[in-house]
Amino acid sequence: MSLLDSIAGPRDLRGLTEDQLALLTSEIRDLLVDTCSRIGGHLGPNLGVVELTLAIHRVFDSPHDRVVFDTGHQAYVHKILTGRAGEFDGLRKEGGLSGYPSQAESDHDIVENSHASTSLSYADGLAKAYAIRGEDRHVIAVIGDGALTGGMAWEALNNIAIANASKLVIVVNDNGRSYTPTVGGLTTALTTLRTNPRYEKVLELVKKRLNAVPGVGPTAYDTLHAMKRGLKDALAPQGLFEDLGLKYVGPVDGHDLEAMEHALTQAKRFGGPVIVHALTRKGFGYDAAEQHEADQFHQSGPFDVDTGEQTPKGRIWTDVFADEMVHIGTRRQDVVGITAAMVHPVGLHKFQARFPDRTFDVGIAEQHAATSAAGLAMGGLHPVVAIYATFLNRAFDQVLMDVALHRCGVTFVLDRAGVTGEDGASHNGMWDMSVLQVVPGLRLAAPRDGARLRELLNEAIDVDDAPTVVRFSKGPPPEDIPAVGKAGGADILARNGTKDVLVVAIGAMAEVAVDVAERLVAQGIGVTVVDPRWVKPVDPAIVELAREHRLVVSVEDNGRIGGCGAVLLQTLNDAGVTTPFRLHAIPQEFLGHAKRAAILDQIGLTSQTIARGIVEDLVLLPEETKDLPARSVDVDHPG
Ligand SMILES: Cc1ncc(C[n+]2csc(CCOP(=O)(O)OP(=O)(O)O)c2C)c(N)n1
Repeated sequence: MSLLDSIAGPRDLRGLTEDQLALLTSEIRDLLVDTCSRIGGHLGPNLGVVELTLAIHRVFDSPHDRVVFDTGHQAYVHKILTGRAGEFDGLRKEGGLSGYPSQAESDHDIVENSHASTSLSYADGLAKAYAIRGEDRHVIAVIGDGALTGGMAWEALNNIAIANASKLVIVVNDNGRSYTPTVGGLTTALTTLRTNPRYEKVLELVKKRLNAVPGVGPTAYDTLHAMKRGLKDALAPQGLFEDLGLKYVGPVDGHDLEAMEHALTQAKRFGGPVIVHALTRKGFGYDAAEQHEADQFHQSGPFDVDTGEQTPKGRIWTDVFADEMVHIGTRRQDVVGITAAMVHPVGLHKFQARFPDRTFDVGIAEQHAATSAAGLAMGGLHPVVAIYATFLNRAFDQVLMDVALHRCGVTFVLDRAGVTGEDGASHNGMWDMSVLQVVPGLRLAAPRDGARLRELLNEAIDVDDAPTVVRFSKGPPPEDIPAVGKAGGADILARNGTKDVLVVAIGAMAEVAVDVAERLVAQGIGVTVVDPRWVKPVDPAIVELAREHRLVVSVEDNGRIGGCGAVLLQTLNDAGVTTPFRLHAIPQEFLGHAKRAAILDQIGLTSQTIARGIVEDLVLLPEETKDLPARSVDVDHPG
């Protein structure tokens, strides 16, 4: 039996000896490495917070005290220490543990969304609520230096600084990295400290002094604080937090359990908002992760434990974008790339290597990315903002008012659109084609394959008086699907027999639609499959095609409310086209985590389900459907 087996919850951590604690940290690391090597996951961030999380759970009393993890990708250790080590084999699998905190899993989890930079706002609210209700509870927010580059974090700090009654401890987990090294003025200030050769010596000194201070309450804290201010100022511009009026403890070696516990105890005793600045190393304790240049196993796929070799992913949509951006960058000197702390995941790394001066990593700051892009466009450049589809939600108002209202030629490239799967509800890119529908003048393209991605990206970048969007999915694109004809700007992908069914195939769903057509043709049903390419605005040619068929079916991997199908239906109605309509899309729900294919199957976005539905519909349709009023033959899918 391992020591870990005896840990049913944080209280079991209290009586452990120093040796047992050391053993526990290595057992935790073994479990992390072993699990992620088979399943994949956020290994690097979690290896870096083993001692930090252990210290939090020894000093505070979760779930009475509340621990909020920013982003939540670094909460595996927290899960292990709160009674879930035995379930770790099911991590990120359907029916198993979520890769993020989950209220359904444990009372120790409270905040589960994994969009970054929110923890301090949640914590601010929680701590104020406990103060007003007279509950003696601490709130601990763990935030990385990456998440700290997000504007919301600073809005929260500005408020926390004056919330004197809040028992709030902010643990800044400073490993110098987001995926790649964190960039920006804040980071430069933090890095100056970390890379100072005198830092190790000072850490020792700080530790000794900390141990010498009995530290009960604000008076002792102030003594300590004054001492620290002197030390810090000698080292680096650390006034950052203090200028905001926030109490600051640190820097602390985040891998020194004793030092961490001491700092947290000091912060706890102070009773008001305090920042504990912990320096950690991403991937700590597993060489292959620590040495991994691109992202220190920030989010690895399966890998070989001995060599650290990750299983190759094959060529994905992102790679097609990455290569095309280099071609475009060579052809067009005015094209610049913007990433929000995800240069490799969104495929801007090749462009960055070639055109470093034309690439901007703005930190986890999607809002800033959008408005800054508007400024770049106003200044005569054409920015390409490459982000994951789900994170565009953050910048909706900026897209609407700052980019579209000003008719700026900015191209947004949305990767990981549609169902993404294992990362759960917050990572599915199922919102973009709905929220963007309401933006006047914005044009949206959904390429069906690699060839169309290249083509549409070029077309998008040629638009200089309106925002354009190119969105594509996770994973490998299908083999290129050639067009057999054109209808306006749209591609006809299949045209067989009589005009019974028009399948409007959006983006990656084209592959499914072509398969649907084959199934229907085999049953003697006439089908036309059309890929609009540009889904916003609706191409008038699609309206005419719809008028000529007996049934229109739209298929998209976006939420069913307000998406492409919904807008097409509305457009047909406006045009007086009365052809019955069936809309296939993602149910407007927060989907649980599972493999992408399994989710698509559950929600009926498969050729088999769609083809069966069409056959059933056609049977029910009256012989002559053209005179019927426009209506939606709308069914809810299971799941
Ligand atoms: C709004 C938003 N944008 C982008 C991401 C993608 N993302 C997840 S973790 C991460 C880096 C986080 O860095 P940091 O907070 O320093 O944590 P670390 O992984 O280094 O521990 C990014 C960019 C996100 N989760 N939310």
